[in-house]
Amino acid sequence: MKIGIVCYPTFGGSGVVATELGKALGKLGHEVHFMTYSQPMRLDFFNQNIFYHEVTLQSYPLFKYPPYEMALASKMVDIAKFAKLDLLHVHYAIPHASAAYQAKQILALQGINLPFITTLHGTDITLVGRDPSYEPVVSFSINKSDGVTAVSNNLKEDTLRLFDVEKDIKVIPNFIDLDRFKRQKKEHFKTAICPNNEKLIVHTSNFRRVKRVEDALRIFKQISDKMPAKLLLVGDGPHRVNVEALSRELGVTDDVRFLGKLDAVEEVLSVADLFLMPSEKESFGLAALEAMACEVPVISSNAGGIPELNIHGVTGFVSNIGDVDDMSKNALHVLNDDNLETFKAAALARAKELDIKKIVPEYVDYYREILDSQMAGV
Ligand code: GMT
Repeated sequence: MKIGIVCYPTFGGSGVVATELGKALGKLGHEVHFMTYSQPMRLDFFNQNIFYHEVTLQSYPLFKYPPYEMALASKMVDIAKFAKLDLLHVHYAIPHASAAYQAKQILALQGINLPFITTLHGTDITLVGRDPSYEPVVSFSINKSDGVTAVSNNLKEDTLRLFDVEKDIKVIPNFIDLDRFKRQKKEHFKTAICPNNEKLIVHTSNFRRVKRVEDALRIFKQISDKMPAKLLLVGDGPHRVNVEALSRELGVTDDVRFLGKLDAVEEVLSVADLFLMPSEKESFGLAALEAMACEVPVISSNAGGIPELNIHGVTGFVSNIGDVDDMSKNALHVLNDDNLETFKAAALARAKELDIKKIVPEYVDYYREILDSQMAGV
C-alpha cells in the first residue's frame, strides 16, 4: 500500500506512535510518505520505502497566524497525486483531520478518491478538542473520516460522550518496539546515580499541567523518607520551574536530578526500579509502556486509559488522581525487595502483549478494511 502519514513531529506520544508506525510499515514493504512541518524526531534512519515531505508556510504581513491547515491540505493534495497514495492516516485530530477532509474534497473534484483515517490520541479529544473554539470542526472531521481509531477504550468512550460522533471507532492501543526498549546493562550509570545502591525512581513527561509532576516529587519525598532513593526527571516543559522550586521546598534537591529531554530514554529506564505517572489526563500512557518494556513497574493515577495498561496489583498500582499518599504507600510496597522482582517481570509480560509486531498488523488490517469498504461503495 502507499500510505500518507501526518503527525506532530516533535516530542510527544502521538508523533512517536505515528513515526514508529510509519517506520514499521516501511519495513513491511509499504510505501510511506510523512507530511509534517519538520522532520519527525524518531525518523532517524534510511529506508527505501520511507519519504518525508516538509509542509512549508508562506509568510505574509497580513497573516498574524500563518494558515498551517491550508498549507497541509495543499501538501496532502500534491503528495496524494504525485505518489498515488492509497490512503491517508492522520494522527491527532486537530487540525490534521479537517485538513485531510479538505484535501479529500479537492481531490474528489479531480476524480481521485483518497480515504483518510483519523487516530485520536488524547488531548485532541479530552482537552483541546472539546474547547468551543475547536469542537464543531473536530466533531465534523471525525464524522467525515473514512475510519477512526482511538488508542484506548477509555478514549473511545470519552469521544462518544463528549462529541456528537456517529462514526464507529476502532480501538488500537499504543505499542512498543521491544528491540529498542529492553533492559540493557548500564550498571556504570546506576552506580554513578545511586552510589549507595539507592532505589532509582524515574518520571518522564513534557512537564505540562496535566502530568502533575509535582505529585511525582511529593511521592518521591514520601519514598525517600522511608528508604534511600534517587529521582530522575526526564523531559522539559512549562512546569519544570515549579518542580524545581518544590524540590527545594521539600528539601530533596540532593536526591533529584533534572535530565531534560533525552533521546535514549531507554538507557535511563534500564537502571530504574520504579516509574511514576500521576497524570490528570492520559489516554493511554506510552511513557509508562516504555518503562514497562524495560522491566520497570508503574505507580500511576487512574486517569483515562492508564488502568488498561497498568494492571492494578500486577504491573504496579493505580490510585485516584492526586492521591499522593496512596501512590506513596503503593510505591513502598513495590520497592520492597520481597516484591520488586515479581512486579518487574509482570511489567515486562504486559509490555510484550503490546509488541509492535502484534499491533502494527492491526493497523494494516484496518487499512485494508477501509479500502475494501470504499471499493464496495459502503
Ligand atoms: O502526553 C502528552 O501530552 C502528549 C500526547 C500527544 O498527543 O502527543 O500524548 C497522547 O498520545 C499518546 C500516544 O497515543 C498517549 O500515550 C498519551 O497518553 C496521550 N496523552 C494524553 O492523553 C495526555
